[in-house]
Amino acid sequence: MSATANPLVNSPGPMTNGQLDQLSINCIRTLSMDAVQQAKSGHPGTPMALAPLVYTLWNRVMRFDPQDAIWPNRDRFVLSNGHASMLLWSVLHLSGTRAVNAEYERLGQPAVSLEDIRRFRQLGSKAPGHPEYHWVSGVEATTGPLGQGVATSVGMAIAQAWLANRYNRPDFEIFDYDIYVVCSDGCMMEGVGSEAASLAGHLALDNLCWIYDNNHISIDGNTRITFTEDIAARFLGYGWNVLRVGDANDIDRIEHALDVFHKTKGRPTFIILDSHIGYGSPHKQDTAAAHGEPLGEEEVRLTKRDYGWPEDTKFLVPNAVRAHFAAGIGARGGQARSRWTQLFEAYRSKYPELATEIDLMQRRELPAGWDRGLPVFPADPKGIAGRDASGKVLNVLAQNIPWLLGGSADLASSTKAALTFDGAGSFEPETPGGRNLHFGVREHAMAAAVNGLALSKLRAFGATFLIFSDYARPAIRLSAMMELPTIFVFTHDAMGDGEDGPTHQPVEQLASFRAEPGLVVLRPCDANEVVEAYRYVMQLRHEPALLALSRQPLPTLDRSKYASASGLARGAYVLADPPGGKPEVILVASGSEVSLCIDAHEDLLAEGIRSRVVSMPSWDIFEHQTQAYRDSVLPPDVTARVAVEQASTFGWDRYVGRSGRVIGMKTFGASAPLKELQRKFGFKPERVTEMARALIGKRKTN
Ligand SMILES: Cc1ncc(C[n+]2csc(CCOP(=O)(O)OP(=O)(O)O)c2C)c(N)n1
Ligand SMILES: [Mg+2]
Repeated sequence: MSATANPLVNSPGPMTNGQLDQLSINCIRTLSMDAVQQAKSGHPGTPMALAPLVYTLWNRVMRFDPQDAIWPNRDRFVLSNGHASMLLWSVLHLSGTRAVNAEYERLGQPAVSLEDIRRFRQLGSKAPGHPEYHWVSGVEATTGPLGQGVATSVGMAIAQAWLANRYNRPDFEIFDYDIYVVCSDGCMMEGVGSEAASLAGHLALDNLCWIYDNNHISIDGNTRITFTEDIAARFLGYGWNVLRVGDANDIDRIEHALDVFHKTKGRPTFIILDSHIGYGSPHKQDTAAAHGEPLGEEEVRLTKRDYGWPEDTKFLVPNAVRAHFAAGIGARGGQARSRWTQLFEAYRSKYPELATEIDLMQRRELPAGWDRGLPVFPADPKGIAGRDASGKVLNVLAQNIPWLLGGSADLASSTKAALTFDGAGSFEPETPGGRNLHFGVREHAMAAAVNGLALSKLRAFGATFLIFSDYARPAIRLSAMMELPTIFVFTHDAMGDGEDGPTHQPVEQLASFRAEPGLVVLRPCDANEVVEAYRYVMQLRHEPALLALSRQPLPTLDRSKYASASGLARGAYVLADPPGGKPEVILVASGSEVSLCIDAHEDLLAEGIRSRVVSMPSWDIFEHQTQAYRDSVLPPDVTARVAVEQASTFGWDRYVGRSGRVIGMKTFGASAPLKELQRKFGFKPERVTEMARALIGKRKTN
């Protein structure tokens, strides 16, 4: 049958709605097949199978206005099986979704053009291999590492419930959106998916709907070799409402299940959708071969024939499909947004302060007076622990910034990340306005949920011990990739919890996080640097921050004698210098080792050795300073340098150079009181002074 004669594509008369539905679904399928074939890479099978689901969600159910992809009350769509990205590129294209830029300006051009789809997976295309937030408008979360999308969605659902609680008023349902997630076997097998599902069930998040693509196929073949549990029983156990749609092509049943989700109160919904990967492909349907490679030219042709699609066309989008999307999601979304906009204008006149908060939040700005009342800590040799200072600062900030919230993975009292002021409350099913989130012992889901909260424009923090960042790392990485201003409050940053031993003592974590593009790692040296760290972090709009804080008290430095802690904003600064400047040796350190270097410095000065102490709380920030500034802190001609940090020495050579020395960790720690560990691993002023002397070729004088 030739292209022009095809009844569905080029119908002589008006098509029925049923025909238009089918035409649209097949258009998603064929775009996906053609794009993967052209790119010679990608995943065709799942888009072919799930086209009816995604079509139904977008064109019949979701409240999303293609003209304004960042309308605050839009329903959220997360493709947790990110490898099926062609589903998203297809619906973003067919719905005519418009682009938005980083300054939140709505642009006229398409979020995903047909040309982008033709250039699927090529450099610069807005149809990359996996969904990328911040690269393609209309993508709500970066996905690809399986399980991340579902876990992130739990944060989104918490955020919706929180926003509704704070901002909705009688007759003003400002936030009543839902979160839809499509996920696959991989998302169900990954641990983070289970953590997140358990948390969502506990929190009774009835705004959350996961649709699980039950196709019995993953890369290594049929899931009978790996994944045979009773998943319905598992989700019932978590407290979810579990539904099943036995035929992924039955769009009425899909719509019905989504309707049941809307009516279900008090628990999230899990829809098991039985599907056939590679649906319609005569030789590849229901096989792993449909998962991750192009179908092949001939198979594409045969599959198109099966769909009644013109076999020889590529990237064909019938006008009727665009018109059908315009009449569906376009019209419904447009009306929903204009109703909301009117409602919001009325809300603005009645509740101007609340409306202003919403405006600020949407642009990731801070309210006036956000840093009011931040503490200044007086000099104190006994000092205060980094975690305690952090707790005090967080509590001040959270009172100034109503949408700052967060919690810890069952370590609130140890991380001091609890919000304790009157009215802070806990986020629980009956109290969705609470500002303290109890993530339980679920670090990975916590970090992903923090991402979800930040994607919903809340300012969110998650707290645990630095060592357990290892359990959260994949989500922290996505935070950086998504350019989200999340805050990770990680305490017990070194050997400070001595007796707990090497399982609890981070060694390589700082180095590895410093290697992560875009993540701002800060390890403040005293309470006033903690204040400055938060002052810096709060002003970030597109970068996540990781605070490494001490468990044990750190002396609060006398800032009338040493430089102001405000130097933190430049990443590293000269804290102490010999009289008249011009040092002959530089001691550089972060966190708890700064005061140790100060002690060494005082000893060296007493001996007539001209040492400088550089406090370097953040490599990341320092790297962004001008060369002139960096050279002023670390003058190139002063090559005698010692770096001290209770962590892996890895990477410090970039600051101490080939002739410098690093006092750090080359092994795991040990279980003993901190003082003994410091002695064992050489974190003592005498070792620093000894090295400094050796570097400049001087002997001890007394
Ligand atoms: C965390 C993680 N591990 C491994 C992969 C590589 N990978 C991509 S898809 C996939 C499994 C595919 O099976 P399933 O999730 O059932 O998706 P389907 O093929 O059914 O679409 C794997 C292992 C990944 N993307 N993320
Ligand atoms: Mg599968």
